[in-house]
Amino acid sequence: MEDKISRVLKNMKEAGLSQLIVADPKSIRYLTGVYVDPYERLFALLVKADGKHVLFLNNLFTISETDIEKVWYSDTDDSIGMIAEHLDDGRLGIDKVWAARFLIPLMERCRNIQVELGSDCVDDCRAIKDDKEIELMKKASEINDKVVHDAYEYIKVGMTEKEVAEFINKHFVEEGAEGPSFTTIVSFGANGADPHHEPDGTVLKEGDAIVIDQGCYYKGYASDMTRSSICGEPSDPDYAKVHDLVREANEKAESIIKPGVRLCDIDAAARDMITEAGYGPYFNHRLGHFIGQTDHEKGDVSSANTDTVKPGMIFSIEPGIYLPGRFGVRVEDLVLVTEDGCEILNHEDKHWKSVGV
Ligand SMILES: [Mn+2]
Repeated sequence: MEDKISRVLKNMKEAGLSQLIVADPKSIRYLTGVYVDPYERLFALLVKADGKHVLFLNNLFTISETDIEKVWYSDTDDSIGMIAEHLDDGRLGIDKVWAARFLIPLMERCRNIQVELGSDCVDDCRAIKDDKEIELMKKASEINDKVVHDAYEYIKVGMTEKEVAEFINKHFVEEGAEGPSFTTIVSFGANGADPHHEPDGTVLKEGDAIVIDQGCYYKGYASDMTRSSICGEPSDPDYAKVHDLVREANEKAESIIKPGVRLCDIDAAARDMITEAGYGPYFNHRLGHFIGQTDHEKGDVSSANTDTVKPGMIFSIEPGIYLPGRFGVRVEDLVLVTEDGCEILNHEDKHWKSVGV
């Protein structure tokens, strides 16, 4: 645990910050091992350069052991005032998720403090996984591979998207996961042209394209993968061509990942292929996102991100082509950056196959 706080302190030093309020419960768990869902109540970790870190909690929270100094407050206490007593004048880093109902009263009370966004100090640490985190994320992806494979065996003409999504969610738990890490996407036919379609009562017909985008939590860490296939033979004459293009764009991007490569160049590797084939306007999202304790974390694989890749990063590679009124194809893996390249965490076959008949 201490190692993670040391990394945060190093980032704070570089940012010129000597005090930082961390409020994201998953960041607090990452730094202290203590996890609480505070609902509307205040829950915050004050990280200080002098090592006098303080955890502020409501006295109804139940927590695990931690060495960090704690300040307990009750529902009728002035909890903001209790935090203010621990702050120094000058700059104060604030977590991007800290609610305005806490931040604004604190700012009104502490006129000699200048607040600024400070969550990068923690988020940049969270982006680089340690061995234990890598092990958990590999297991989460292993379960994800197994469940999508089983889902493609289960799926049959006449089933609804909802039925298939329920099968996936149930099987995550049967395979040892806590459950889905985001709303499972199952799209049939033209529904696949909406990248974030939510499963509904749409019934699977022969010739329909199928998009399944799913992920689960294993011991607090997420997986995320998309596979696209077809029910029987494709009813759309362009399906096979478009699927091959998306898969090749996915493989091309994955092939260039290694430490030192810029994230925008990985995005370009996939996007240029799709654009050259004339489908550029139909690939309307970034290539990927970072992932860890939540499905989407700080960091993305996009044309705007000139940061370079470092060992221990885990992010998605998910090109897609969405043809309104017709179908959609997305092929997504998680990749782990290694010392000299990358390891793809998903092993389920990416080629389109005929299922459900
Ligand atoms: Mn994703």
